[in-house]
Amino acid sequence: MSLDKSWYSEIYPDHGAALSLKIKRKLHEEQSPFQKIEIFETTNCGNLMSLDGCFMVTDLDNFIYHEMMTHPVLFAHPNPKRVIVIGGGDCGTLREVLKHKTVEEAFQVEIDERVTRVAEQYFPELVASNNDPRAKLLFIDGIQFIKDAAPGSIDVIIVDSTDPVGPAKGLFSQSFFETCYRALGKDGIIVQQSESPLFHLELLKEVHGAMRGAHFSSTLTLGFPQFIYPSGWWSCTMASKQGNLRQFREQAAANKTFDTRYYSAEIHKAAMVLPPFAAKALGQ
Ligand code: AG3
Repeated sequence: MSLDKSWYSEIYPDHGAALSLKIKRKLHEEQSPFQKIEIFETTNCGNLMSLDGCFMVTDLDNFIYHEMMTHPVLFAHPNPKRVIVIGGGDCGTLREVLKHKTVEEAFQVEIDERVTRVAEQYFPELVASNNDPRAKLLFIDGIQFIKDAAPGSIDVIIVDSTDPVGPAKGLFSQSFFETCYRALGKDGIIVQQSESPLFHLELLKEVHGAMRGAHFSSTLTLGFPQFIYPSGWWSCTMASKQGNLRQFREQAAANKTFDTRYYSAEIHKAAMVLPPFAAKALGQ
């Protein structure tokens, strides 16, 4: 069956595949200094944001990604107070971070201010916590921000980036992880969105290698479904300076006082289990 013009596709040329969503109308299009930002109203997934043709968020499924990028790492840290989100311009990750009462300060460091301004217009739920006095939005280069951070001054770094091409490439490199290591306190943990275990296993291996190369003592990948990303199966990879990443504040997670739709203490444990092919490749 071929698709008519009412469908919009993200094409994965390296994998001979594509994902198409049926569109009601295009709500917005602009070329920012960094990328092409498009917003569509879809028939079944609510609004969709795409950056340079790559699907970023829909109303339907963004909660899975945002919760998994945030709650496992924050419950793995003993007492996260100062949290930095690199990228994440749609503010969905920031919103999840602010659900944690331990957090005293949460910075979102996004290079492209236009992503946030467009999200304010078309994804009101994602920006709903931006007026929290603990939240600070900066529109500068995240790599430079981490380089300039005082040593040991950050508890958790969440890298909510686009794919490792163009400006985001540097966010997957050992030299970036080295600056993160320096900026993190002794219990510090970084989490990086790390693409698909099925499509990008080599990249995942490289991320583990680069994190270890930057002196992080343990690394751990968590898997979760993400319908609108390549292969529909996604991951995030954590690295800690000390301690076992498999241990987390399970009681606190089980008794959390805020709502989540995907994350739970049980999901946290389940997400640490990778299928044999991926576990073997990543030594996990
Ligand atoms: N972060 C983007 C993950 C990469 C998706 N890749 C793709 N569609 N080719 C999403 C930002 C959400 N805050």
